[in-house]
Order: sequence, then structure tokens, then C-alpha cells
Amino acid sequence: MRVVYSPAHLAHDVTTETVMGGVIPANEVAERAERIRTTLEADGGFAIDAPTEHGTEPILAVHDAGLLRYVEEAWPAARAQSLARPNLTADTFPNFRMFEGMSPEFVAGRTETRFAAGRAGWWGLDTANPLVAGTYGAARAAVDVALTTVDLVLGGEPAAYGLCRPPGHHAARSMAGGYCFFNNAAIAAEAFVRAAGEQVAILDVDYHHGNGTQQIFWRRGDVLYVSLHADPERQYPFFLGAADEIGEGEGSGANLNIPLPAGTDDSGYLAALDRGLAAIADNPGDVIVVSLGFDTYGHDPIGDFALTTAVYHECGRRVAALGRRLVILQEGGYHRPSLGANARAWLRGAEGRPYESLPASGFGGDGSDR
Ligand code: SP5
Ligand code: ZN
Repeated sequence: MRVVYSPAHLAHDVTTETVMGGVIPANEVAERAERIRTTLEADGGFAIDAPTEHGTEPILAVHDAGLLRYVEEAWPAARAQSLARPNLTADTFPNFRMFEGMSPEFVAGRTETRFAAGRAGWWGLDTANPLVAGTYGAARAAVDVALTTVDLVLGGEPAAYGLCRPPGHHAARSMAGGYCFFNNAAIAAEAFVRAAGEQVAILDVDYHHGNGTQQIFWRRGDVLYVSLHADPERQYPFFLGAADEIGEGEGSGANLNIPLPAGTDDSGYLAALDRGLAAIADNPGDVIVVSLGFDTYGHDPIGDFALTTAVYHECGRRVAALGRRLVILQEGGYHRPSLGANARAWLRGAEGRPYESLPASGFGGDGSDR
């Protein structure tokens, strides 16, 4: 399988994130993508290419220009205001209830402030989304990785994998969050729709609900969004991701959320996956954009599912069995020792290659890691 990767992600070298008032070691770190890359290289069955530059136009097809400008300017602006911090993390957000009782016209007139902290809150969802000097370049490169993966599939590849970092599915049209700055999968799906003039499905199997992708295509009937995720009743992003969110207008019925309980295991997950795949099979279109996360793994530090490495092979196999072409893009997954084996298993399954567990190196080999 062709793989697209850029070392530009290394400059997004975050060290900490802020969770419930505590500063903790960052989960979304460069080692994640490096583990996946080196495992795929060692496999021998993957050909790794650099992305090509696609400019800002495909980003602006999905995102507000203000968000793009913010991500580009945020770090230098924070520096100029002498904010000597290891990263830029917002502390004040425009909670919509701040404007309760005020007219929609009045609320629509609110704008970002000039001060870096206010700006970060205006464009952000949460505090666990550190921005550093290299974030903009890395986020731009991740978009190029996604768009180059689309190019490969448009060029006839049955499936291709983009090793995006930072991830994207929490980024909404005008909002970053959840380790995400630009929505790689949404940008890829939109680029595909425009290039091919066909409908597309997005299958989001990251542990978290992809609130950003749902928001971007909420009123769109030509992009089906199907997500399997931890029930937002107990898990980030908390305020979207419930089963009754089906889209509105032209998009009514083109959004399918499948929230899952803590402890979801291989068999429970496969049953939910089959539900999602059945919805995709009912829809026209020849391409699926897969938002692929491994935070569903049993040992993930921020998840509570119980999936094994072996089931990722079966997941890849079942997704590919729909017979559609696959644009597979990396989202989350934070248990670093298993990431390479899990990605390799999924992608080999999608290609119809056998599982072949890796030699016992601690994790992600033999299915006994649960
Ligand atoms: C792309 C992606 O997977 N983003 C996930 C963002 C999650 N942000 C919230 C992090 C909360 C971490 N909670 C730690 C609890 C440890 N038991
Ligand atoms: Zn996730």
C-alpha cells in the first residue's frame, strides 16, 4: 500500500497538555507517527512517499479564513505579547451561554480579540490543545498528506494511507480542539467530492466522536458521516456525538453516530462496525474516507475500550470488503508501544494481506496483550 508521510510533524513538538486543571505530559506526541512509520517501513509491504503541496485553497473550502490565520499567527503573536509559556493554551472560551438573552444579530457581531489568550479561546474548544512554534507548519503538512492520499486514490489506487499528524476530526469549520487544528479528513472528503463529482462517505473509527467532521457536513447530503465512538455522555467531546444527531436540511439522515459503552470489546466493536458499514453500503459512492484512530485499543491511556491488535486486521478487512476505494487518514491513538502494530494490522487487513503478528516485543503482536 502507498503511504504518505511528512517529517514536518516533528516541529509540532508539544510536551504538555492541560486536563482538568492539571498540566500532564502530552498524549499527542511526535513519537506516535514515528512508531507507525518505522513499523510500516519494517513490514516491507508499504511504499512511503512525501506529500505534494496543495496550498490553502482546499483548507478554505472547509474552514473559516480566520481559523487559518489564527493558527498561522498565534505563536508569533503570543511571543510578541511576551507570553513565556511552553505552549499556547487558552483559558477563556466564548461559552454560548455568555450571550444568553442577547439577539442573534448581537451575538453574530462578537469577534475575536487581539490578545493572544482571548484569540486562542475564540478559535479553540478546550485546554488540551497545545499550540507551539511548529504547529502551523505541521498542521499544513498534515493537510498536504491527506490531499496527496486523495490524489493517489483519484489516480487509481484502491487504498492509500495518510499518516496525518496533528490529527483533524475535532476541528470544526471555525474551531480547533482535541489536538486538531485543520480537519484533514473533512478537507480530503471535500477535495474528493469536488474533483470526482461523486458522493463520499466518511467512516470515523477514532475512539472519540469527530465533532468537527459532523459539524462541517451537518447540512450536506453528499457527504455521509458515520462515527463509532465512546458515548459522549462520559467522554470528550461531551456535547456532540449522541445517537439522535442525524443532520439537518439536505443533510438529514446523512449523519450516523454509534456511541459505545466503556469496556467495548472486539465482538461488540465488530457488531457496531457492521452497522456503520451497512449504512455506508446503502449510500451511493465509490470512496470511503476513513478517520482511523487507535485510541480504541485496550491499553490506550485516554480510552476505555478493550480492542486487541488482531481485531484491527479484521476491521480493515471488513471495511475493504465493501469494495470501495479507501482514503485512510490517521487520527488518534496514544498507547505508543502498540501503535505501529495496530496500524500495520489494520492496513494489512484492508489490503487483503494476512495478519501475521509481529515477534513478541511487548505489545501488539500476538493477541495476548489484553
Ligand atoms: C484526535 C483525538 O483523539 N483527540 C482526543 C482529544 C482528547 N482530549 C481530552 C483529553 C482528556 C484526557 N483525559 C485523561 C484521562 C485519563 N484517565
Ligand atoms: Zn481520539
